[in-house]
Amino acid sequence: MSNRTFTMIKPDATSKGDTGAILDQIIKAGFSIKALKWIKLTKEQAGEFYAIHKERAFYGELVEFMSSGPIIAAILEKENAVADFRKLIGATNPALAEEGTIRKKFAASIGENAVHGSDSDENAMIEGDFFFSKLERF
Ligand code: FUP
Repeated sequence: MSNRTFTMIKPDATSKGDTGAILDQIIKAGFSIKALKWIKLTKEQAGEFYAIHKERAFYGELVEFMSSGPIIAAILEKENAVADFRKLIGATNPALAEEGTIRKKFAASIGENAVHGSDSDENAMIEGDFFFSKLERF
């Protein structure tokens, strides 16, 4: 089991000024930050990151949204990081997310859902590598 996951605080949350509160909740839940950057993706970069969803009906909107404003990208460490972080953020659709989860508190819709969390150890590694060089993480 890996003890790392990858997250993004998405453009809806950064534009509403929720970045600090979300990072605070992540840190207080026991995750430590191993890499972090504030970055605005181009459409091409967002499209590449979400290439796995290329055939889905929502892909165009997702790429548009994820390149619409700045995001925070970060690598997080904690025992059982992937599963624990998915629990902390809640269901993809905030209407179905448990009380107290980040998406329940900060997200407005399934498309604009405030945060990303990797769904497996393998994807956590791939996604972290997409954003960070060796020099930018520890
Ligand atoms: P999650 O792993 O919870 O981030 O969710 P998915 O990998 O299934 O989806 C990735 C992103 O695609 C979501 F964060 C938002 C977007 N999406 C939609 O816009 N509509 C959908 O029906 C499902 C996902």
